[in-house]
This record gives sequence, C-alpha cells and structure tokens, in this order.
Amino acid sequence: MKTLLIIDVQNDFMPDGSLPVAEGDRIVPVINNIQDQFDLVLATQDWHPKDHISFASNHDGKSNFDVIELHGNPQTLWPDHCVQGTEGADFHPDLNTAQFEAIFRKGTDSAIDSYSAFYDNSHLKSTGLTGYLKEKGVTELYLCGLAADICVYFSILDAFNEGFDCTFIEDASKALDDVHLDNLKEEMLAKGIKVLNSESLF
Ligand code: VGL
Ligand code: ZN
Repeated sequence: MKTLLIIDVQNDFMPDGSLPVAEGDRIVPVINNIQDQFDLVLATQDWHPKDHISFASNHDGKSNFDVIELHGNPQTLWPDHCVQGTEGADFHPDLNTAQFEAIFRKGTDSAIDSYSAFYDNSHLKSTGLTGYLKEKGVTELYLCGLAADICVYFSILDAFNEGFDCTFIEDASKALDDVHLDNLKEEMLAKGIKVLNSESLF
C-alpha cells in the first residue's frame, strides 16, 4: 500500500510563523496535488505543551538556537512553536486535510523532544506509528513536509530503520538549512532511501 506521510505542515513553520522555514508555504499546493496518488494519507503535528523543554524561553539565560545537552544528546533550543491548541500549531489553512486517515502528534511530553514521527529524539518513547503502518499493511512510504532537514529527515531515518521502503519527495518539502539538506540527501541516497520530485508520481 502506497502511503503518504505529511510532516508538520503547520502555521508556525510558515514564513510568518514563530520558527519560519523559508518558502514553507510553497509546498502546500504541491502536497494538495499529489494526495490522490496514494492509497493512504497520514499527517503529523508537532504538538508541544507550553513548558516544553525544547523552548529557549523555558531555560534561564539561554537564547533561541543555543544548543544544550539533554539525555546525553545535543538539543537545539527553539523559539516557542506549535504550542498545543494554538493557531501556530494548526495546519496551514490551505492544506487539504480531508483525506487524512489519521494524524499523529509528537513532542507532547514536556521533558523530551521528538523530531521523528516514530520516536522521540532519545528513542525512549514510540508514537505507535510503526504498529499502525504494519497493521495497515503499509510497505511503501513517501515522506514530505517541514522542516526537510529536521523532522522529515528524522522520520525518514526511523521509517527506513523500521524496514519501510522510503522515498523523500523533495519539492513537497523545504529545509531550515539547504546546505544541511544537501548533505542529508547524500546520506539518504547512500542508505537506499529514494529521493524524487512530485512530477514522477504521475
Ligand atoms: C521541527 C524544530 C523543532 C520540525 C519541530 O518540524 O522540523 N523543527 N520542532
Ligand atoms: Zn518542535
């Protein structure tokens, strides 16, 4: 079953949001256009409590984009974003959500961050997505969304490690840092993850 997993196409990651991804809004029509090419369409939302550990505002003396150590791993401190129930956490208003069979929310525990749709950053807790996909009989997984070099990338990596056949849809995604994404693309291709543009889905 051919499945599309749309990562974090939320207002706070749009150019006028609190953690803006340049041209993040440009992918919305691209994603709307490809949904009919899939048997199953799923989405994620970054969904943080206000006291979330990834917010610089919750650490005295720290600034946005500082990096601290958390559970032995580096943790970037972000501007407050995607706070549960706020407009910033909503999907972009033009994103067609009618076909979403399920929405998985992540980053809901104030004490741990979760870039991937599958696990938190320290692999302590699962979102249940692997079990859901396996029960549905999903084998081929196509991923897109925001930010390409953070949450999309870590979701692809976990999906690949869980044994799914993974494809990154490049023009339906935008990165916080394009140079970083170029390096990650090389890494993904070397592992056997496919990279394509949406036109090849038709
Ligand atoms: C994301 C940084 C912090 C993302 C989420 O969706 O890529 N990035 N939280
Ligand atoms: Zn977040």
